[in-house]
Amino acid sequence: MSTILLTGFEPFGGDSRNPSAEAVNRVAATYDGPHELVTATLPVSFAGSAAELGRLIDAHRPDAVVATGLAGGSARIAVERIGVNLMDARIADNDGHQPTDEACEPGGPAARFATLPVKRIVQALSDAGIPAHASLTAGSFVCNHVLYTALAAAERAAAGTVPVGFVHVPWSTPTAPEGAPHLSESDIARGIRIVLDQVFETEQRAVGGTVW
Ligand code: PCA
Repeated sequence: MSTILLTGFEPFGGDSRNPSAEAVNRVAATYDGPHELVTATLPVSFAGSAAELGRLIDAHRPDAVVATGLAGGSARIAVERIGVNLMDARIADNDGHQPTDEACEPGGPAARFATLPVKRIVQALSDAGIPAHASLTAGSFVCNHVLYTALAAAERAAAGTVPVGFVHVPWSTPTAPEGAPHLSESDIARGIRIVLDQVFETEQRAVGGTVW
């Protein structure tokens, strides 16, 4: 049986809730296979999130990693395509750390591509009536840091390529600030469940003329 590691984030930026961790818990409560699901809530800390995710990957040796976080203000689920080697924080993380123009991994590649079947996932979400799109950037805060570092950690831990990616979710209806776009809690959880169901579906991707 394959193991999928699924994570959400704790609240940050003065908010009392984070719909990503809530949705992950909702998915875990009803997950009925076919894979083994390991879930966790990551700290919104540049150092802490990468360390915790690295520990989880080493401990569980997952066959796939799906990290999720909140993109407040977005109306759609965003399946991220690229993690960039950049920490440039608009606000401090929950440890009070606010890096400006620093590398996630000094000397590392400028960017790493998510290894999930991104377009296939977006199509499956759209087919299920859940607003979704493929996104080119997870920003330069903790979510991007997790995507960039998880791709390296999974590569180190596994013999072959492990599907690793990041999904940003909008506010859920009960957590959305006044006037902010939102999706229902059940649609966000349903969306994440759809991602899990697509994770091992391979997709031919082409970058710079190279198909792999
Ligand atoms: N969203 C933030 C960090 C934690 C979260 O849920 C981000 O997009 O970086």
